[in-house]
Parts: sequence; C-alpha cells; structure tokens
Amino acid sequence: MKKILVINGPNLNMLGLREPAIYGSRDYNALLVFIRESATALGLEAECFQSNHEGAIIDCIQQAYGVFDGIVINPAAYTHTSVAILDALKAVAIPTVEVHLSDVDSREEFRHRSFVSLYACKVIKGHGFDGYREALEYFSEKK
Ligand code: CA2
Repeated sequence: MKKILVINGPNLNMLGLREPAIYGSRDYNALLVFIRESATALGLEAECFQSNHEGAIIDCIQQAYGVFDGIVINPAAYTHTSVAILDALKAVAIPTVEVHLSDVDSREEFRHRSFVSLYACKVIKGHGFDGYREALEYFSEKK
C-alpha cells in the first residue's frame, strides 16, 4: 500500500474559526477525518502533520525520505516565502502535490507566487477540502 504524507502549514489548525468565506466553515479536525476517509477509499495509507514552524515542516520532509511514496502539502503562507521548504522537497525527491483550499491566483498579488510549485508535479487551487482528495487520487492513479 502506498504511503502518503500530508503536510499542512501555519494557521491551518485554525480552520473554521475565521474567514469561512475563503476557507470554509469546517475545522481542522474535519479536514483530518476527510483526508483519512479519502485515503482509505483510495487504498492509500495517509499520515497527517501540521506545524506553524518552517523548520518543523522541513524536519518532517527530511524524515519522509525512504519512508513515504508521495507528499501532499499545503504550505499555507510559507508557499509564498519558503525557498527552504522547496529545497527540502528537492532534497528528498519525493513526488509532491501542492494543495490550496482557496484560489490563490484570484487573491492578493503576493499569493500568486509559489516556491513549492517549482518542484510540485501537480498544483490544486481553490477546490477546498476536495483538493486534498484530488491530490490523493493523483497518487492512487500514478504508476
Ligand atoms: O488557500 C490556502 O490553502 C492557503 O494555503 C491558506 C493559507 C494562505 O496563507 C495561503 O495564501 C493560501 C492560510 C492558512 C490558514 O489561514 C487561516 C486564516 C484564518 C482562519 C483560519 C485559517
């Protein structure tokens, strides 16, 4: 069974508490349940990790080396700033799908740039929770 690591970046643990028009009204725990159920339905094993700290996310990516077959990552605000997360993904060379709940391209200019996109094999934006399922589907269909 393929093992997929799902990483969520800063403030995603606050989902549902504010800005429901942008991120929806379901909370982070509902996202975890959604990811686990989607993975099970697709015959994948998913492990979830969330951190508000860039270094912790980098440690998590490094520890995935040789353990996971794929990474699904919503780097949240680090998407737009973190060369270090991009470098960590390149270093472990694990196929990665980048997910954003909102359509970052139709928001502020500073959200249009993504460093992680320079490595990701697929980027899913603006599909809410469904984006995570679509990312998992990518790995279930991938050879
Ligand atoms: O659309 C996405 O998934 C984002 O990655 C979410 C990030 C944002 O910085 C990115 O530009 C796009 C924000 C994560 C969570 O932010 C919250 C803000 C208020 C209440 C709850 C969560």
